[in-house]
Formats: sequence, structure tokens, C-alpha cells
Amino acid sequence: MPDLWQDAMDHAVTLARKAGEIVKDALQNDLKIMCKSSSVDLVTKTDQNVEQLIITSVKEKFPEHSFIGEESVAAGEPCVLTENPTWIVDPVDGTTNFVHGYPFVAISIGFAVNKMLEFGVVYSCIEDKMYTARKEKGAFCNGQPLQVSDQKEINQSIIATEFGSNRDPDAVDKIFSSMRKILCLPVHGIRGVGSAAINMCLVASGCVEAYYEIGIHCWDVAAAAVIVSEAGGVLMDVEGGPMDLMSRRVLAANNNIIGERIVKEIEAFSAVRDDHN
Ligand code: LIP
Repeated sequence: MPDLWQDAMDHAVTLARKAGEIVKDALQNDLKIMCKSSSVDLVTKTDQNVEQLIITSVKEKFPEHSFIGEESVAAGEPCVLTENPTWIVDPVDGTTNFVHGYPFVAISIGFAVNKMLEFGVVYSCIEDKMYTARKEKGAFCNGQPLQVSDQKEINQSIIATEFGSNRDPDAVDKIFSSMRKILCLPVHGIRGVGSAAINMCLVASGCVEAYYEIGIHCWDVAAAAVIVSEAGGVLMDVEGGPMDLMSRRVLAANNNIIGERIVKEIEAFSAVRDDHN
């Protein structure tokens, strides 16, 4: 049976590569940095230009499709996932890294139909790693199949997380407290590369057992969610139960044993949903 969405996925890979070239070129020049919700929530002209390039190209090739993009939403576009084929795009995941030249920056393109994720493309452009996954067809990095770690022991695991951009002291206390509890389980280590999409691809690659964060957005995780599940991993909410793409909370793990063990230690809190209006 022909794959309805393969053409869209091929296009996403082409766009991610093109966007990656723009991001790498921009690193050589002066970046125009702006703030969004706070002084630590950054955006650059490159984020906006790359998103515009992706939207324009998608609209030309797939005029019926819908679009949710980080910078379009910041500019006031609605963030609503409908049944329509929808591209969910973060033009630069890891903007703070990008601004500082910290070498983990990704272009993240997820695609959903009937509210179900169909494929994900994450291009970690400085590392030149193209992560791809199509539902039921496996996950790959530069064409090589990905498989999550088979570790079941939490005390033999590495867990990834981020401090995020929330500077509310109560939230920061909870973030530290969760990390402290997880570190003292003990685990082998806590890591985080500053990009939700790349952290999740590291779970898919088998080098970290789990990643969780509160405060991310649907465009940070949509593409990588397909990559994690196609690599054999699981996705859940930070309090257990199914992951809700619009809830701004995610836990990706190699298996349910590790995922549920982490859930017990996380001091959860809520963030304003992506689909609030
Ligand atoms: C980033 C996420 C990261 C999170 C940052 C930020 P952006 O996305 O990937 O996990 O800790 O606060 O949300 O803003 O660079 O696309």
C-alpha cells in the first residue's frame, strides 16, 4: 500500500537540511537576539526566518495542510491541533545554545493527522545528525536504525532533564528537588544538552535512559516523540499516564520500568497549556 505521508516526510527532511545550513551560516555572523516571554526566553531573526522558509515551502507544496510553529504562535497565531494534517515545527530548538554557540541546536519537524503523530524529523545541525522516524517504520539517525537502551535498573541509568526558562522560585525549587531525588536514587548521572528534541533523540539512541521536563512546548517534542517510540521507547506524562502533547510536560524513557520509577521522584507542577486561548 502506498504511504500517504512519505512525500511530506521526504519534504520535511529536505527542509530540515536547508534550515540547518541557514542556522550554521548564521552562527558565523552577528545574531540579532530578542526576548519573548522573559529575559531568558530568547528568539533570533534566524528562528523567524527559518520558520518562514518552512511555512512558505509547506504551503506551496501542501496548501491544505495546517501549521503550528513556535514563532508563528509567538506572533499571535493560534496553537490548536485539529484533525487536519498538521506540521508542528520548531525552527531552532535550543535557541539559547544557538545564541551562545553551544553546539546542540536542532530543527524539529513533527507531523500529525487526526491528532496522531505520523512522522518526526529532528536535524541536529551542528553535529550533522539527521534523526527520522515514520510511524511503524522505525527510527534512524543518518540512515542507521536506532534502538533505546535495554537497561531496567534505575541505578545503572543516565537521566536527562533541563532547568528550562521558568524562573519562578517555587517552580525552580521543584525542579531542583526532583533532580536531587533522582540523583540520590542514585543514578549514574544527570545530563541535558539544552534542546528537548536532542535530549529525546539521545533516549532513542540508547545513551540516556530517560528525559523529562516541564515547560516545554508541543513544537519542542512532537517530532522527537515519534523518534523515541519508533526506537522502542515510551512516552508518558511526568505524573504517569499518557503523554499529552499540549500539556507542556513530557517524560520519554527506554521502558516503562525506568519511566515509572522516575515519575515517583518528580515534583510535578503545571504550565499554561499550549492550546489555551
Ligand atoms: C528549549 C527546549 C529546552 C528547554 C528550553 C527551551 P527552544 O526550546 O528545547 O528543553 O529547556 O527552555 O524551551 O525555546 O530553544 O525552542
